[in-house]
Amino acid sequence: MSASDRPSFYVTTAIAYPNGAPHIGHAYEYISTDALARFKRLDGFDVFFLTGTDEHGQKVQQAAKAAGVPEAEYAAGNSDVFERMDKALEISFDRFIRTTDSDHHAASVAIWERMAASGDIYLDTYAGWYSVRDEAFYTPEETTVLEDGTRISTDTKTPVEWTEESNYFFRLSNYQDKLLEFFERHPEFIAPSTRRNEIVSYVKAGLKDLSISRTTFDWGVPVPGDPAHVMYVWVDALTNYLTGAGFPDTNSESFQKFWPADVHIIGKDITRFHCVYWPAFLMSAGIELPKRVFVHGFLYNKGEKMSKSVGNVVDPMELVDTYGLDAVRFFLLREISYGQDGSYSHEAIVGRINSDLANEYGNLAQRCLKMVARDFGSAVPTPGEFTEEDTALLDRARGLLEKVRAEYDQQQLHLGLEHLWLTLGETNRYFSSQAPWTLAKSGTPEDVAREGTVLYVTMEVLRIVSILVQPVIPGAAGKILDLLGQTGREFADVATALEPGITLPEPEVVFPKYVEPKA
Ligand code: ME8
Repeated sequence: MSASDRPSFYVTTAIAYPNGAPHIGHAYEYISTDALARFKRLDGFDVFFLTGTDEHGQKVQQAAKAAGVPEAEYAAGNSDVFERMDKALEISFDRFIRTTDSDHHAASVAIWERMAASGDIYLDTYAGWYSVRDEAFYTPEETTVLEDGTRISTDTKTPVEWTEESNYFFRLSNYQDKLLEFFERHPEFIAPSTRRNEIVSYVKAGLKDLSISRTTFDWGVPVPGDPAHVMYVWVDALTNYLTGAGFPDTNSESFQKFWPADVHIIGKDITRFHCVYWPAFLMSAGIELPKRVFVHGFLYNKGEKMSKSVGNVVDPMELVDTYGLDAVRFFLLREISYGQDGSYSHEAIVGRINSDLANEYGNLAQRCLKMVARDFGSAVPTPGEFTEEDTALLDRARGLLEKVRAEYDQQQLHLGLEHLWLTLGETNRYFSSQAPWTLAKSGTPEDVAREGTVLYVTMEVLRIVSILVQPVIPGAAGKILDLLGQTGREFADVATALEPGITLPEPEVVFPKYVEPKA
């Protein structure tokens, strides 16, 4: 099927501020979104996967100043670090967008002009408590004065400064009813439902107009017709999702194909921007709304918030060096319920490597393939008649695609893996109870034939599980499929049973156990 015949799927991550090095929370967002993108590609979709960096705004400008480097150079340098990390994590993005890209500039101007044409933008003076870290204004009631006299945002605990300026405002207050109506009609728009409930209550409490330009600094997209102002960084940042699809050329093939986005993947601290501001901007601009925003949780180091001062910020690349890429990808997606907060620790990662990957998956493949090599001249044995146990296990494996797909459709990545590992658990029990090594030892023609059937059934399950686990551990699953002599690796190939007689390569260990280095 050519790309144009396949159904489309457009998925995005948040675009990170390049004001520091990427951390494990960023890596988690990219890896999980990558699994969704890979799943859809293998399932026959024409996927567009967008990620990148959010280069404008005061936060990046201040970091550049502190580093003594011009903003553009600073942002570009740090964006490169993010892009390199994405590649090292095998993130299969189709575009790495930077908000300094020229097509993005054009898209930001275009959405502004559309919102202005709708009568939703006006100029007013504004005074309020501004948090640079949050890039947001707070009312006096939303702030607290600490004992030492500093004032902070009560909610986010970041310092705020009194700021007065003439700003452009967006008539967000006009969108309260429209948003509530939209949430009502599209209960699937915000997931998980706890996030949806939070947003619905927030909007019900009333919306104030939103300041959407700044004059106190200049690192941003100039407001069309009034270049003394730059756009509020979130106007420009959210618009990246449109730029990626080809906006402002709404007649382009890519826009027609990929907009509206199927799902925006974001972390829980930026839900309001994506579920309130973004849909309101789009309604105002007369552009269709994305189909869904899925909010993942935060990652903590042994349950503690990562912070530079505590010194527990983990460099994702260090984890990859220590445990291997597939182990890190697998751990993050298996251990943490997607949508909830999670924690990582050395012990937890090693536990997953040794039990789930080395024992239940790798060791099963290794034991089975070694017997095929030794007893069947490295050719896939021809199965005899299937027993009830054989059929039950084969049916279970053949039903996996549908089950896993249903979980991925709801972004329940951990449950997708759970189905696969329950089946591997069942297969390990089957393998032990059938004891093919005893059949081999007996050596009678019937027992050897039965051994061949048991090995065939086990390999068939391994083939299906390996095809379906590729989105999470593309490297290792690919290796096991190599060892099983398989070239058909798309989900459509699940239905074509393992062919007896094909010759297999020399078996090798794909998942070694993690052994603690000697002190
Ligand atoms: O928010 N665990 O950028 P950002 C999991 N530029 N996810 C985490 C995390 C953690 N500990 N810390 C951060 C921005 N994240 C904006 C986005 S989108 C139009 C603009 C997530 O670099 C966070 O929730 O602060 C967000 O989804 C992403 O990392 C980038 O965060």
